[in-house]
Amino acid sequence: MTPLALAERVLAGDPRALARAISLIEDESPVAADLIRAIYPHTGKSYLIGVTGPPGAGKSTLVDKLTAETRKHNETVGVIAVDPTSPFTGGAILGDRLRMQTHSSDPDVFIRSMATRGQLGGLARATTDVALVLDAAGKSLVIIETVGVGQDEVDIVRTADISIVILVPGAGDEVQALKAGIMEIADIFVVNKADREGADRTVASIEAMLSLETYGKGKWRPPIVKTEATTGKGVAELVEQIEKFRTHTAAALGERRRARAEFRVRELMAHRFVQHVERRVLESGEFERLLDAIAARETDPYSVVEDIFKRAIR
Ligand SMILES: Nc1nc2c(ncn2[C@@H]2O[C@H](COP(=O)(O)OP(=O)(O)OP(=O)(O)O)[C@@H](O)[C@H]2O)c(=O)[nH]1
Ligand SMILES: [Mg+2]
Repeated sequence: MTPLALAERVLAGDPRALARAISLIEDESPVAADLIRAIYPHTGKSYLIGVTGPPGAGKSTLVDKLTAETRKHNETVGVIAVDPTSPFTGGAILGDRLRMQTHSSDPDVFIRSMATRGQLGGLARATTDVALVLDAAGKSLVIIETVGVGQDEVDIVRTADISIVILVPGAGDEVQALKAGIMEIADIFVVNKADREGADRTVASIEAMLSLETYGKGKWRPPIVKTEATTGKGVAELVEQIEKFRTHTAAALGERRRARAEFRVRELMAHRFVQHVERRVLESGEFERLLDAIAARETDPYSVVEDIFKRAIR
């Protein structure tokens, strides 16, 4: 199938075409770039929700419930569960499939797990493109679940239209540890597993952290929502808060999307440049030899990069 024919079918919302398009993106096929070009003018209609938090916080369970709740409001939903093939979570894909089976017979819900590629920014690139595909296919909401451990994952969520950070009770130290990484990207905090001991303490510690900031008039202060993803308790309130945020930031949405575009273009530029260097500038085995030379202190990283750069732009 030509990229244009595939684009047509994606735009028509054909689930098989979606699956095909996503595979092409995952494989970093050159066809994927043509596909994105073809669908891009038709995108920008869906609302992109990023959900992140530590491994096992209940993100998938919550996303499943969030999907069910928003379906009641007649939203159509695309879910991308980014599965880090990192030591943190093993075999989560199977778990995600099981957890999200609830919607398997609903044609207005499309769920896909994606595995991390070891490559520089590969994950962010693929995830953004898959979100575009779901957008083009007419999903009114696109939810991206990532584990808030790596910069890539954080970047994906940071550039969503709304970022939801999920924490769990008994994670006092974790709140500290995660502070630098994901705390400041939260538009909404969720304390999941609220059925567990210590949920109020977790709320209090987030509250304490928020109180260090001054929120001027009209500035959004991230609310904290307690949920029990397993039972669905608190999920309706979460949807309410999402709606509130959406209304509150409607005017700034363009700016946020511009930031997303910037992140994306910078990322693609870097990728393209590195690819060019690897394919057209460096001779076979040269990179390894250069690394050896650096290790032997015969040269240094700056000189190496300067030399490669000069050769690349010649
Ligand atoms: N007690 C309790 N358990 C929960 C709750 N929400 C999720 N869980 C359980 O927590 C475990 C992890 O849930 P997941 O939804 O897979 O968590 P996750 O954050 O998606 O996990 P990864 O994607 O592997 O990082 C599962 O056994 C869930 O049943 C909750 O509100 N209360
Ligand atoms: Mg998960």
